[in-house]
Amino acid sequence: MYSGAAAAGPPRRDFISVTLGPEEVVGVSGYNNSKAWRRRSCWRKWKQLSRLQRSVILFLFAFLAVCGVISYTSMGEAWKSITNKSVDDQRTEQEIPRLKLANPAVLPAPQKADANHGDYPELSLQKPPKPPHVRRGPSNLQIKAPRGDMRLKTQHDTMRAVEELVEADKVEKTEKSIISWRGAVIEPDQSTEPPSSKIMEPEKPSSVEAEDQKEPVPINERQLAVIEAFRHAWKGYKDFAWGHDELKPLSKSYSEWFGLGLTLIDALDTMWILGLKEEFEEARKWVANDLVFDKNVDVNLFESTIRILGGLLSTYHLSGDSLFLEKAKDIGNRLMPAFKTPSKIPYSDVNIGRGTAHPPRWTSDSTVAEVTSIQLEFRELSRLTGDEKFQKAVDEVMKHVHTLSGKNDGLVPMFINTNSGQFTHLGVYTLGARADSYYEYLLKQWIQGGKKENELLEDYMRAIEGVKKHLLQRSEPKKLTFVGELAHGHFSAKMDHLVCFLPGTLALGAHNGLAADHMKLAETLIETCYQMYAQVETGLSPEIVHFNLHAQKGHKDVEIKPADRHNLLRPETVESLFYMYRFTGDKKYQDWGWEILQNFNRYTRVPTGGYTSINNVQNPSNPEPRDKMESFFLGETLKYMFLLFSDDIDLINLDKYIFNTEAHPLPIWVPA
Ligand code: DMJ
Repeated sequence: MYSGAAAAGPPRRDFISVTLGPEEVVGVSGYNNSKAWRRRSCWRKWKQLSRLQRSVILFLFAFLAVCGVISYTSMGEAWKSITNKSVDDQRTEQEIPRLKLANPAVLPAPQKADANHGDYPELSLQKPPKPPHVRRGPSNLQIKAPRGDMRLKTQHDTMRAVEELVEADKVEKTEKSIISWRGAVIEPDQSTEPPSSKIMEPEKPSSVEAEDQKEPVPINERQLAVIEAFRHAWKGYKDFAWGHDELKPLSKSYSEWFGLGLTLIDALDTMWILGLKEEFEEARKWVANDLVFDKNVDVNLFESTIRILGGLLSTYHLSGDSLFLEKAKDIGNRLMPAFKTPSKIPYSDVNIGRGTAHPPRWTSDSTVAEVTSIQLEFRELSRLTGDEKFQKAVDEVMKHVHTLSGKNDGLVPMFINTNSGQFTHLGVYTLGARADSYYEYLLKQWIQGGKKENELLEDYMRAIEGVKKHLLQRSEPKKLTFVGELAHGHFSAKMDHLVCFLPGTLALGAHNGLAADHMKLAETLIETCYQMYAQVETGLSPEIVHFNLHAQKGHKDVEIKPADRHNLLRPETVESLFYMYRFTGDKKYQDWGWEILQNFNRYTRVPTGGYTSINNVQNPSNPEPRDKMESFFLGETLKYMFLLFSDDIDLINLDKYIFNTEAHPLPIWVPA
C-alpha cells in the first residue's frame, strides 16, 4: 500500500506520513468510500511528489486551461460570423467555401502594419459596403493563356514570354490565393478623418475583401504584350544594372543618380499589378537585404519622394507586406531635414545619411512643382504611422502657397525662395516642367482627403480657369487645342510632353463631380497629345513641340526643334489615355495606346534587354539611341499601358485609389 510504503520508508522532508483507519482500506469501503479513498490516495500521491514535479504539473494544467479558453473564444467568433448574417451577407457566405479552398498566395496576404510577414488576416469574412455607382468586376485577374487569334506584333521572345505565361496560369490555377493578387480595395474601416493636424491611429494597408473575390477577368492580348515588354525591360535591368538606379541597355551597364536601386523600387508595384510574382519576390529580397538608406548621398527631395517613398507606400498597400512600410518610414524620416528652412518651403536636396539639406549650389530657390508634389506621399505616411510630423510639414507648404501673391488667375510661377517663401522669376507661366504637378496635386490631394479641403479645390478650379484664359490656343491646320506658355504677357505656342498629364487630371476631376466642361477640355487635349505622336515620323512624341498658329502649305500642326526631338519613354500621354478610357469606355483610347506601345517596341527596344531613350523621333532609320532606360518607363509608362488595356475597373479602382505623379497608387482616405 502506498501509505504503508510511505510510512515504512525513511521519512523524507517533503513527504507527509499518513496513518490509515480501517475504512480507508480498499475493498472494505463502499462505492462512496472507495471514491473518497481514491481522492485521498491521489492526494497522497500528489503530496509524495517533489515540489518541482508539482510545479511542472500545475504549470501544464494552467497552460492547457488558457489554450482551451482561447480556442473556445475564437471558435465562437468564427461561428458567430458565419451564422449571424443578414440576407445581404449571402454572397459573402457563398464565397466562404471558395476562399477556404484557395491556397495561400505566393506573396503574403495584406496584413496589419505591425503584423508578421506572412500572416493572413481574416479579411475574407468581412462585407464592405458596395459603392452603388461602381460596376463590380473581377479584380483577381489570372494570367490566361493567349487566345488562338492572338497576333502580337513583337517577335520571337514575345512567344516565349507567352508560353511562360501559360505555364504561370496553370500553376496559378492550382494556387488560387485567399486574397486577390491585384486590384486591392480599401476596407471600410480604413476610411480616415479628413486631414487635420491631429493624426489618427496608425492605419492598416488596403486589402482585398471577400467581395472582391470575383471571377477573374482574363488578361487580354494587349496586356500580354505589355507583360512581355516589361519582362524584356526587366531582363536588361536584371542582367546589367541589378540594384542600381538606371539601366544603360546599349553599353550593358548602369548609371547612378542616388544609388538606391531607383528602377527596382519604381517597378515594384508594376510587377504586382502585372502579376509578375517571381520577379516581385526577387526584387523584394533585394529590398529586404540590400536597400540601405543610411548613406552619405544627396538625393532630390521631390524625385526620391515620388519614386521611392511613393513606390514603397503603394507596394505596401498592394502587398500588405510590412517590409515596405518600414522602408518607407525610414526614407520618410531621412527626408525631413529638407523642411528646416527659414520659410518652411523645403530645400531641393537632402543628404539622407548626414541629415542635412540644402538648395542647389547656384540658388536658394526651389522649384514650385517639386515642393508642392510631395504631399500625397507624406500625408499617407502620417496616416499609416500615426506620426503627424510628415503631414504637418507638407500641409504647411500648401497653405503657404495658397496665400502667396504672384499668381496669374491661379497659375503659379516656376520658382519659390526657401528663405523668403515668395515666388521668384515672376511672369512666366507653364503647365510643363517645374510647374506641372502643382496642378495635378491640388486635385489629387483634395480627392485623397475625401474632398473636404476646400482651399485645394479653390486653387485647382481657379488654375484651370487660368489655363483656359491664358494658355489655350488652337493650332493649324487641324485646329488642335493645346496648352502653350506665357512669358511676361507673350504667348508661346510651345508645349512640353509633360503637359499631357493634364487631360487625365481634368477627366479625374470631372469624374469626381467637377465641371463637365473639364471633361470636354480633356477630350480635346488628349487628341492633341495623341497627335504629338501621330504626326511624327517614328510615331513617338518629342520632348517639346511647337504648334503652328497659322496655316502654311505643307506644314503640320506640330513643329519640332532639333534640341527638342528626343523621347525619354515618358508616360504622360499613356497616363491620360488610361484615365480617358476608364471614364468614357471609348476604345479609340486603347487603340492609340496600342500604337504607341508598338512604336516603343519598334524604335526603343534593345535586343539584349531593356528599352532606351532616343535622340531623334524624326528619324525612323536612326532614332539615335541614348543608352538610358528611365525608371519611370517601368514605374509609369508600362503600368499605365497595362491598365489602359484592361477592362477591369477594379484593377486599381479610381474611386479607391489616387495615383501619385509617379503612377504609384495610394488609397483615397474616404473612398467614394
Ligand atoms: C516622372 O518622374 C513623373 O511623372 C513626374 O511628375 C514628371 N516626370 C517624370 C515622367 O515624365
